[in-house]
Amino acid sequence: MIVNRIELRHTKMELVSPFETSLGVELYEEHILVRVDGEGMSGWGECVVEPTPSYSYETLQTAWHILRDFLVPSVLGKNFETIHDALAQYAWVRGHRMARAGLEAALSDLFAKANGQSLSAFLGGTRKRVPVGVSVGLQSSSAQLVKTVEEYLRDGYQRIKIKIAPGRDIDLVSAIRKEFPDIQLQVDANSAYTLNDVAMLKKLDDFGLQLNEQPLGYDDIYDHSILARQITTPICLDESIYTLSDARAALELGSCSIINIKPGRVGGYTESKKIHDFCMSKNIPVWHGGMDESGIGRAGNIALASLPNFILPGDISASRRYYKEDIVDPAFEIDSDSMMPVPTGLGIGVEILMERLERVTVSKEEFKR
Ligand code: OSB
Ligand code: MG
Repeated sequence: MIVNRIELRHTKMELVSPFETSLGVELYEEHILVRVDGEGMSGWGECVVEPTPSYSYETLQTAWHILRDFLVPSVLGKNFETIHDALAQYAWVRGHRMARAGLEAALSDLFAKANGQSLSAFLGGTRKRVPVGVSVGLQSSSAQLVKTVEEYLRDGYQRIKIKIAPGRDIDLVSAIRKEFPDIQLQVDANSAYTLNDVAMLKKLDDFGLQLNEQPLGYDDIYDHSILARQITTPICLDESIYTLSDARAALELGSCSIINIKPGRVGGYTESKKIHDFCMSKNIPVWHGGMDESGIGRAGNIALASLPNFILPGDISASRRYYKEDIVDPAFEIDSDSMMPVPTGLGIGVEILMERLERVTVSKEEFKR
């Protein structure tokens, strides 16, 4: 496979409703779409960086720089037998995992298509449908949150994750539990607490939560192990797990008993699979997180989530939960039992709606051999 053309696009898509977390409020999602062309085919991937270094230190500009100046030149115009040969060309790049994952996603789509396989089959996926849930942002009040959750339950979601933040935690969780005593419920603090908040975090144990996601520091593993010994709610790590090595450390220390895998955060499907396989060998369930992707990133997420140890429902919701119109066809929808079908077509298995894509494109750059 010779990759003879690569295109980067900065895209901006308006969310159907503002998404508030302990990190701030988002009205739009701005990401970088990566397209790689070879043998008359195109592979697409989504680099899930955001404009600001809040969730991750990477930004649209750092990822663009790393892609343009290092990753793209390392693969453009070269002949590769397998995707692993291509990935080896830029394995020397440290960090910048979202940038690397964006290119790996596009290359994976291209190689899967060249092999005549779906991306799910290419990655070793085994399931035809994956369980999904929905991540609900902070709302203006407990009453509003209950209303929003009620709508998602009506849409068919069977697992609800709510964002929490200091002062906006116990009341929200208790309001939901009062109304919906039996739903699968999780919380995600995006690192908003410290060990000084143990008393409050202990109170959350009374609400039968499936897990508490990333309560402490975004780069912490040790403090989470101290917290884990004082609460009964399972801790799930998101932000702190960048690599297989982080996952091993966290599980050895007892910092978490569940891991959220996002290919963007860990640098791509290859690292995701390593973490997935390691957790599976330790009987630790994983689930697929989300970064409010467009249909392009979402298609890749679903393919990865079809691997066997993605046991808990993922943050992989229907297209309409995020955007009025998606840039792929068909748009993603969930079945009535909170499952999402895994695309079976070649590669990511969805068609890119070029006219819509052009409308959400802020800028693009092409690289050719
Ligand atoms: O912490 O999981 C997170 C979105 C952007 C950045 C971080 C997170 C999230 C979400 C939304 O929770 C997940 C989704 O539905 O895509
Ligand atoms: Mg999270």
